[in-house]
Amino acid sequence: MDFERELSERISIINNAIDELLPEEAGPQRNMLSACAYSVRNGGKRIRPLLMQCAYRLLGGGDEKGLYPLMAAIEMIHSASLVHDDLPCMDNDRLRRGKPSTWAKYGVDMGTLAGDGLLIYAFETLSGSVLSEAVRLSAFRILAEKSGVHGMIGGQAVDVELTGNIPDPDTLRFIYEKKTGALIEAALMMGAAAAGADQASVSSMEKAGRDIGMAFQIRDDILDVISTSEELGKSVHSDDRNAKITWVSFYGLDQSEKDVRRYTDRALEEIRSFGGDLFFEELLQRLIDRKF
Ligand code: GRG
Repeated sequence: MDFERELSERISIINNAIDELLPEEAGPQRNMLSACAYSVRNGGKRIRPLLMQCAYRLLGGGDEKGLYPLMAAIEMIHSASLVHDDLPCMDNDRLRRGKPSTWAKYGVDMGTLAGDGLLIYAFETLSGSVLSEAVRLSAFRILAEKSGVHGMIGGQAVDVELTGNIPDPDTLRFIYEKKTGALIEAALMMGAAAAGADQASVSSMEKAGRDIGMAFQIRDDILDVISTSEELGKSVHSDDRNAKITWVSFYGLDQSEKDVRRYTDRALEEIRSFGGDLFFEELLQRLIDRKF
């Protein structure tokens, strides 16, 4: 398998699906709609839709047309979270993916509304899938739970509240599992549910997602310390600037690198228990030392 080629083909399919499913930039509210499109189109790695598709294929999913709205929906939620995370009241970042962050380009008012808009439009998009009503409902519920008050937003709330303080290890882990892990869990669970997998397999994907999320967020912390703004396309040392205790400041760089490996290995084990998938496994391996 030519991983690079396969990856770029899959990303291009995802980007086309997203393009088609974004709301038209028209009408009196077109400025906000164009802020929505700017936030989503602005070149992310598309990790969450890729993981969703990997789980779908691993669990025997067939024709992928019905999955596209689910893939677009999770990327809309992810983009909404980045848009809000960059706002002056949160991380106050002007740079995202090498370009002005949404609020820096459209203003705080439109930036806030674009995040709100994407968050809700994600569910409108998902509900238009041709998948069966039962599967759509289950995907809807997973996405709502994992991105909501007991998931990503819950984790972000604790993260914001503890800024400037030293969290205990359990709280630090809670923040990581929720603010980053929950949406990755959702991606894998939705892929499994769309493939018609049973509850045990969906739970297994949730477990793998939790480990991938931990590895992903710890790698994010490492990059914030060791990378450059040019390479990352966003500001570096932002955790330090925002007085945030991270895995790296808590456990040190060496231990953090070991933990990324350890969490990834555990996720790989879970995936291999379903027979494995070369692309899926390679994707996880590459996330270990991703550069951005
Ligand atoms: C409005 C849905 C909504 C949420 C508000 C702001 C917030 C609550 C949550 C933010 C959570 C957050 C930013 C967690 C960090 C997750 C993370 C590591 C993001 C980077 O993801 P990548 O590397 O980004 O996949 P790209 O740019 O590749 O898409």
